[in-house]
Amino acid sequence: MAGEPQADCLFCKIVSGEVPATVVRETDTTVAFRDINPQAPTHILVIPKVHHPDAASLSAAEPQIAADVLREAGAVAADEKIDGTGYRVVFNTGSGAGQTVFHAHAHVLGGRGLNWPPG
Ligand code: DGP
Repeated sequence: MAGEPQADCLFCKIVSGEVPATVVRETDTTVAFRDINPQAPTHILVIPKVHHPDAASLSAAEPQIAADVLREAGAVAADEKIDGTGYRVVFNTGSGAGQTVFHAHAHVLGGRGLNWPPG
């Protein structure tokens, strides 16, 4: 069923605690943790606890939780003090855009200059 934990999903295992992560924030509906392969001095992933394969399917099925993810992305940026200089929130959607983990997640990147357009 949509939203249910998936046995083969890495981020569902982080939600359950089966796979360890450096968690920086948690709410009833979201978890935020440091990316294992940081691309910037601050690189944190914000995920919904429910399983949806990408941001589009999350926002279609559970728009309030998609809003929670966005709010938490902003809260992470404030906690990390990157909100003053600017930061980026990225949802890679589809393998052609670089998505490798098919559980919706926002990348929060900052702490260095960020070029536009991204690669
Ligand atoms: P994406 O390529 O957009 O699907 O982003 C997936 C991110 O997940 C990528 O930046 C690396 C990160 N990642 C992969 N495996 C792990 C893990 O086991 N722990 C943590 N903390 N991050 C991971």
